[in-house]
Amino acid sequence: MRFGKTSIIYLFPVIILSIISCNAPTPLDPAQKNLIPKPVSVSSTGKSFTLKADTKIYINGSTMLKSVGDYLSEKFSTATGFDLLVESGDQAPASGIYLIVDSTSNNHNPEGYELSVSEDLIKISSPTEAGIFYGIQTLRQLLPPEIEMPGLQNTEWKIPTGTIVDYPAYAWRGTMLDVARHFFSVEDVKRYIDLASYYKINIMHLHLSDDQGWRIEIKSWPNLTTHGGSTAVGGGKGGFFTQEQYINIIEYAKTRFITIIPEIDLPGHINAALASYGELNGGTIVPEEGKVTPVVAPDLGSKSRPTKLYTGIAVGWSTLRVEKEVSFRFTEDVIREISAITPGPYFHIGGDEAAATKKEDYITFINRFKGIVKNNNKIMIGWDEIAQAAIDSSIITQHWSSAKHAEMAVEKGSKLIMSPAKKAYLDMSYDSTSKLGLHWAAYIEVDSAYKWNLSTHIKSIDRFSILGIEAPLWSETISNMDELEYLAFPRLPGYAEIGWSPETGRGWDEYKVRLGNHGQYMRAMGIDFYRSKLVPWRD
Ligand code: TNX
Repeated sequence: MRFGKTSIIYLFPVIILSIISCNAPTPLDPAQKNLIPKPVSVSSTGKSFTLKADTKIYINGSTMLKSVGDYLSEKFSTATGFDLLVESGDQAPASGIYLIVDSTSNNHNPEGYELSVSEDLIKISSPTEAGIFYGIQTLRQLLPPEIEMPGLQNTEWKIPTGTIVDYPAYAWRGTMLDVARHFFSVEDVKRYIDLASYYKINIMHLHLSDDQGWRIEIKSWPNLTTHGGSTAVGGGKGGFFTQEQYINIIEYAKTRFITIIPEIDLPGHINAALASYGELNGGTIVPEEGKVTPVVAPDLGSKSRPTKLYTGIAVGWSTLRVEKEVSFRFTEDVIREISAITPGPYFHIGGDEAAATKKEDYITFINRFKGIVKNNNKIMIGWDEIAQAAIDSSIITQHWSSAKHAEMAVEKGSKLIMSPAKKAYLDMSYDSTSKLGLHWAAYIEVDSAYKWNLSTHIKSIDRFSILGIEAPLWSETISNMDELEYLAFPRLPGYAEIGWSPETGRGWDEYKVRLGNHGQYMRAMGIDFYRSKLVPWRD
């Protein structure tokens, strides 16, 4: 294309403007870097540190810190092309990046960290490796968004100088992924772990079984996966994790300071098991599409037949039978095998929507599960209905639906994980035009997801009974990573902030601008997020 003289005159301001905006200087104030979750305190000294090819990472701490240093080097290598060396050192170097586990660090929260940036040195200190890992996540957001791009970038890697002192408000900052309604592969789960850990989330709860699929290998009951894992909602091919793959996920999560919580949903949501072993079926009737039948036929005893596999999305119609001792043998085997390969301290027994289980049977089940989980040295977690049983302070209750059950749980001494469906369910559609998601609890736009506090959500329950937040992503309507990301983002960063940042000083009007600017980082990571009209996205 050729330009005449006049068009050059017209184009001149456009050219100048685009040169200016391409080279928009990195704000030299870390407080203007749109950090999510928002740190406790940020102060600026108005200069910058530049990451260069010869910048070294020095570590002062355990072998675990060495792997945190390697993680940092690797995270920065793709976009910068630098191969940042990781070396051990007892003394703070004069320049470079210095990671130090410092038990005398005056930050009394074990997950807290201090990140100080001068023109020559970046120092991250914390009483734990986890805290250093969180400091690194903050550092990633202090760099230009290009740092997250999947290929080499030609830019200056400037970081504003100043000091960030930061620690979480709540110890439990989680998300849940339902791999039962639709199966997600090891690689998918790892990507979700990576993305969640970027926002300092430390819990990944895996919903491993439901009516539509059994997703974890149980060696003493092999049909659970070979048959019970063979399909999914809509009739797809299903899938399952071998025990080895599950262990591999746990090990990966550990490098991101994420604890995996396994959930086997009992005594309802159990059709995949009833379809795999006839002796477990005590009269469950599989509903016709679109109909729910929480009616259970009489138990046929030794003549029991397996149910049909189920690919619909109705809930509350299947159950184990308390009269059948095999129900407990089965439960013991499953809990024993999974506990043996789960280093984390928790086991989630589900316990929700057992509409086909008689109330007294439900209570018997939960009370017996409590003993089984305890015998396997795990802490039992259950959805809020478990408050009806004999629970106590050794058991954790996950509030999703009933404030009355949450109150009962607290009265019995149980601590709460907050996952109220109307606010925290990642599978709720954003609005009535959303193609993905359900809306039985609410439509949850990005503002609604953000505008609430853990400590005031149920008026009668104060923060000392609350462990933190978990945002569940049920998978009835999603079957691949793009769809998963569309529902999880950008709500998940907001939930992470609700769990991490102080309540005072949080507000939607300020957050939406920060989120709008942060969108560049999500784009650089290739996240397929929902571009809510309520957020001023910066392109
Ligand atoms: C309720 S939340 C369920 C799940 C569904 C979800 C869909 C809970 C404990 N039970 O079985 O997948 O709604 O939003």
